[in-house]
Amino acid sequence: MEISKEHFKKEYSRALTSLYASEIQDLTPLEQYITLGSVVKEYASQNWMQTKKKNQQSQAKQVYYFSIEFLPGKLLKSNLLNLGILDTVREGLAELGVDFASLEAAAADPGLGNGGLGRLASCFLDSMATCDIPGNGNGIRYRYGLFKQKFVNGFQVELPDDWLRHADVWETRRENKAELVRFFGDVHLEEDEEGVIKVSYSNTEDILAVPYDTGILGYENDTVNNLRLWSAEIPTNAELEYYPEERRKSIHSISEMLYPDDSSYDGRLLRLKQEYFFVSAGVQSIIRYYRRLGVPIEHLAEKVSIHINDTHPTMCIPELMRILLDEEGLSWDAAWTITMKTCSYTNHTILAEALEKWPERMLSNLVPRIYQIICEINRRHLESMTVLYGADFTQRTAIIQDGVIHMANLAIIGSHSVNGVAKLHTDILKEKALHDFYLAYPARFNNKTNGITHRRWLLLSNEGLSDLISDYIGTEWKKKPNELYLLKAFKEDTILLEKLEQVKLANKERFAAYVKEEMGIEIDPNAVFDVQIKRLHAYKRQLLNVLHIISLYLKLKETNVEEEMVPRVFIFGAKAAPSYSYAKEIIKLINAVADLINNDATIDDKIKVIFVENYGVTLAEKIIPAADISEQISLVTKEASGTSNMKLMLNGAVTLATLDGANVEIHDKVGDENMLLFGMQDKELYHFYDSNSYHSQEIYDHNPRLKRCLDALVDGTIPNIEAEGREIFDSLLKYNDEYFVLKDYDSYVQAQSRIDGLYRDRKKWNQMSLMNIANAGEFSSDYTIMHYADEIWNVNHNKNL
Ligand code: 26Q
Repeated sequence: MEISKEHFKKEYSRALTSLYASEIQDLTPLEQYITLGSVVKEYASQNWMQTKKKNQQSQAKQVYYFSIEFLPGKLLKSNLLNLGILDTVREGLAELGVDFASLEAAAADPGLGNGGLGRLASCFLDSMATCDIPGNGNGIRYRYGLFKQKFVNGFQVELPDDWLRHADVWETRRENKAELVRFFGDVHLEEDEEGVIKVSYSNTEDILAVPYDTGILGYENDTVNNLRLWSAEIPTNAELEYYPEERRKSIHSISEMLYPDDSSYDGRLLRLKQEYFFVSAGVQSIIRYYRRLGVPIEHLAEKVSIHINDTHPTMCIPELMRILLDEEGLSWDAAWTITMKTCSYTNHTILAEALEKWPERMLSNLVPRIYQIICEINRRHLESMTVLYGADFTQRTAIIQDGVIHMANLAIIGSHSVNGVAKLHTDILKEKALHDFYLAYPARFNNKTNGITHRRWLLLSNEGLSDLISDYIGTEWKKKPNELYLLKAFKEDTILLEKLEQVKLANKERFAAYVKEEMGIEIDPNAVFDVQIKRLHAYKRQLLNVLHIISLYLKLKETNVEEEMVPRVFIFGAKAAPSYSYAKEIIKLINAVADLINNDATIDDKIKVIFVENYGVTLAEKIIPAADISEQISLVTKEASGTSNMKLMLNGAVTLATLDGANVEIHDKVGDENMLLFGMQDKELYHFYDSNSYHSQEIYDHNPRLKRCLDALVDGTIPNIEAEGREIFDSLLKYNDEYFVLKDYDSYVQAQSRIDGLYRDRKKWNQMSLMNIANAGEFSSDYTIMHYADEIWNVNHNKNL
């Protein structure tokens, strides 16, 4: 949009007066942020209206991305960037004596997700808007987001994330678009005179789902899509119905908080309620919109795509069936064909403990009509499959097995597309995890390697690097990120390479200042910044990282090799699920190691360990531009894709990795010269599994360096970790090291030891960094989303691949 600085200043001042009746200097940064937000929201609202109108008139096909998590990050700067007025506004504010950064800092970061899956959903919304895809997010407006993490004596402590305390400037409450969601009660099926089944209910508990909409702006294209988050409220239309306190609480609890576990199935009723709540509200609102278009219901799949992000929204399938059967009066076969054509599903994990399974009794009680429909889907599935494949094979693909409902099986059976999130992950789905389904429905399976929006993860968070890139290859890459490959031509350009080094240094200085301010620890910007930022989980092997740190420390203490070592700052950011005690023990260990090393004067600042509190989107934006090394060290086959690997690469970090998840694609792009690979590969791991021949104790017995390092966990070398040290030690030896940390240890240490030499050759290092940036454009979620649009949703997009 076009707007002059002067005009903006006037509007900003006017808004200040109207909201607070105060002068600029009397307002807090938060109040100023709220003011600025309301002005920016108004700027976007014309486009929001236009986009809606245009889609309605053209009856364009709509995508609905159902996700129980979204992690949008702060929206002020990204909205300004997308509107094309970031500089105007920043300069205008500066002239008014207002510091933009302090306003931005005052905003809350909506933590409505745990990690990768939620952030991916938000990257996808960003890319759909930018690619002019009529895309809608559908989720839950949690009153409390993911807990705020604090460290007390090195232990993780969880505090509530009260992100709505000061209201959210971007959302719009739409009470007139509320939907009723039915829980519990009895279902009555009655045949009328014409033999049509009529469904009625009694004794249900109805909940009002009120939508809050947030505009999702496309990049400089005037498109504004919608993220719709549902809030659970007490129905207002019930005739003076009395709601005892107990009932009111139970209703509000549905959208009260996000479940803080990202890796293990939790069979609690409230979680199931959350799932049906946002699914039912979302699907009902889709059908309501569709009816207004006046297109016959038989054509639904031509106008609507419903995407199921992991199994959490799987009840979209029976919910859509319910509406088509009970409300639209379609036959089963007609309804089923439409449902399958409309729905598609993404799998994000093969970890057995994360697969959703619900007790049959829980569904039959909570959502009886949905349960009936699932039973019928299952019955027909078994009937048609048994003829083709026999009873044993069919039974393995059943939705209901031994009183348990397998959500992934339902999602696969009811969708026309099933995708994994990186090449290796999709291959594992086809060949192992979902092999039976792959044999039955090979055409449904496809890969869509994840992506990240380069707008948030480069343009916004690393302005220095963005400007440098544009100085050399122009600005086309901002709209066509693949053009970053043009940087390859400058591989021998020493001036560019030096500038690249300076940009990185400036980012490291900025992050060092943050660390000094927040933690009171001094770190040297000339050290190698070695970064591992992701949820804490055993399979991600933060433990391998810290064992290497302990080894380095012991080496420095025991020998005198300090002179040769390039100083290193190890940076961690990670939250552990509150119930995941092993992960919390690892947090405690890292903090204890940090304490020991950071305060040991004999180490002479050769090593520093920084574990930032409360890692999330906002912190990621500060850390990633400052990273030299990207740690992607999961046990091979366990990390479905990873996305921090892509963000770090895009910002010029060199990846230290196993050949897992999307690291495979990164390696395909940059080659051995620009990446540090180590560790077992999938075949080797399968061999260990098949032959049962892994014995961690043998490695311990034959590797004195590793032994010394593990003993440090239990012999008092590291203070204050008595119980934790012992638990971790036992997990590695007594319980045979489930994640093969000891097996990969040597190869990891060896890869680590190559870094100093590479880094000391500044030109070489800068070239590696440049090659990573140059090859990262392919991982823009714009491309990922265009593949979804073409190959899964069959919806138009407005960008050339
Ligand atoms: C399920 C049931 C009950 C409570 C919580 C959950 C739950 C919530 C979140 C289960 C899983 C998640 C999140 C999983 C996740 O983030 N997976 C990551 O998805 C990324 C995007 O595809 C991948 O890059 C990562 O590899 C994968 O770990």
